[in-house]
Amino acid sequence: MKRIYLIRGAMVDSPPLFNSEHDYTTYDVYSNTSYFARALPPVPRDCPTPLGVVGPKELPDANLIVQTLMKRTQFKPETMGSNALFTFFAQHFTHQFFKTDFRRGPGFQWGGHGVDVSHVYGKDKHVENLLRSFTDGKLKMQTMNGETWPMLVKDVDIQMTYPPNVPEEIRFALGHKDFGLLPGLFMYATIWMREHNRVCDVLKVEHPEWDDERLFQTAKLVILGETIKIVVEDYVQHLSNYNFKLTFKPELLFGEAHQYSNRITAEFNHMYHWHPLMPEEFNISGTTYGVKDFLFRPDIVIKHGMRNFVDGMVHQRAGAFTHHNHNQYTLHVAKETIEHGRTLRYQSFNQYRKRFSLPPYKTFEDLTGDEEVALQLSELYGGDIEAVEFYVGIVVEKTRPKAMFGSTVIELGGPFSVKGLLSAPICSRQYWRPSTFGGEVGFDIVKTATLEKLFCQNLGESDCPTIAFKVPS
Ligand code: MNH
Repeated sequence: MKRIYLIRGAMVDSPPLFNSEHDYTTYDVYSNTSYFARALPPVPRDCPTPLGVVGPKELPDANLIVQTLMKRTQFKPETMGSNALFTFFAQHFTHQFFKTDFRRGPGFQWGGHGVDVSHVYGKDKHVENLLRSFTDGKLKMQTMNGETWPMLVKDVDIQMTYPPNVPEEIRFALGHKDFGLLPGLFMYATIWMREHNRVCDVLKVEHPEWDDERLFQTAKLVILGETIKIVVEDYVQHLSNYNFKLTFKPELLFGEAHQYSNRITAEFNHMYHWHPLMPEEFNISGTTYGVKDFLFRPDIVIKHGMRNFVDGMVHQRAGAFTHHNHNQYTLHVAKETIEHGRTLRYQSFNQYRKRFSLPPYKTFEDLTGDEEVALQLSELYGGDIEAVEFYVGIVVEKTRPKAMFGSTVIELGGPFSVKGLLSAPICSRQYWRPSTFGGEVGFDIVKTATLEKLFCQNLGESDCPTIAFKVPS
C-alpha cells in the first residue's frame, strides 16, 4: 500500500508547475489558487494548430462529436454491477473540489483544491455559520415525517442555485449550492449532516465539559477522516476492482517524500465528467422516475423516506462509462467540456497518455476497441489519431478488462486521487493522532468508518437495507 501511495503520488507535480494562463512555469501558478493547476501546460498560442503541431487547423464541431459519439440511444449498464449509490457518491464527493468559476472562465475555480468537506459545511465560514445550530456542536436540522432533514432556504439564507420555478417548500439549504439538483445529492448531504450530529452526541458523552465550538470543530475533523476512509476503502476499492485490499493508513507516508498540499488540475476535473454513469430511470418503492422527474426534486427523498430512497439507489444499476451513453440532460455538459478543453488549449489525448507513462494510441481501433466507433471517430478527426482531443478520448476509450474505465482514466485518476486524499492535513504526523479527533473514541470512528455504517447508523430505527456500491446479486 505504501508503494501505491508513493508511486501514484509522485506522478503529480507538487507544488504545481502550470496553470491555464501561461505555457511555462510562473510564480503565479503557485500563489494564485483561483486557477486550476494543469498536468500539462497549454499549447502555445503561436503554434500552427490548436493541438500544437499535430491535428487539423480547425477541430471538428463539438456538437457533432457529442451527437455522433456520445448521445445515448439505448441504455448501457455498467458491467461491474455498479449502482446509483455509487454514481451519486462520485458526483457528491468530487463536487467538493471540482468547482469551476464559470463566470471567470474554465481555467478558474472557487474551491479549496482538495478534500475539505466543503460540500457538507459550505464554501466559507459564512455558510458554515448559517448551517450551524450553535448548540452541542450540531448542524441545524428539522424534523419532517419523523426524520431529520436539512433546513429550507427561507429559514437559513444560503445562496443556492434553484431555478425560479422551484417552490419554496423544497428549496433546501445545503453545503454545496448545486446539491438541490438531484435527490441523490440531497440524500448524501442529509446523511453526512446526520452523521455530523451523531458524532457530536458521541463526543459530548466523552467530553461533557466541551463547548459548542469545540464539539463542532472536532466533529468536522472526524467527518473529514471518515470521508477519506470511506473513499479509499469502499469507493476506490469498488471503482478500481483491484484484487488487492486498499487501505487508508496515513502513517505509511510519515517521513517519506510527500507534500501535505494539493492542487486540483483542470484535466482531473474534465476526466471526472462521468455523466454516462447516470441511469435513465430510478425505481423507488414501486415508483419509477426518469432523470427529468429527478431534477430539482430533493423532496422525493423525504416523500419515500431515507431508507426506501437509499434502497432504491442500491438496486438501481448505474450506466457504463463509454461512448453513446450520455443521457439527453447531460449531453450539453459533454459538449461544453470539449469546448472548454479548446479554450484552455489542451494538448492532445495522446500527449496526456505519455504524461502519465502510457503508450500513445496508433490506431482508432486500438483506442476504441470497436470498429464502428473507430470509423466515426476517424471521420471526425480526418483519420489522424494524434488529433483526438482529451475529453473525447476519455469517453470513447475501450475499458480495461474487468474494469469500469479505460486505461487513461485509471492512470490519470489514480495519481490525482491518491495525492488528493493523502495530502489532507489530518494525514500528517502532527494531526493523525487521537487528540485531533476528540480522543480514542473519535479516532476509532475515523479508523473504522464504512459506507454501510454511514448509512445504517443514520437511517433511524428501521432495519438497514443492504448497503453497497453494486446491485446485490
Ligand atoms: Mn455533472 C458539471 C449537470 C451528473 C460530474 N454537471 C455539471 C454541470 C451541469 C451538470 C449542468 C455544469 C457544467 C457546464 O455547464 O459545463 N451532472 C449534471 C446532471 C447530472 C450530472 C443534470 C445528472 C443527471 N455530473 C454528474 C455525475 C458526475 C458529474 C454523475 C460524476 C460522477 N458534473 C460533473 C463534474 C462537473 C459537472 C466533475 C464539473 C463541475 C465544476 O467544474 O464545477
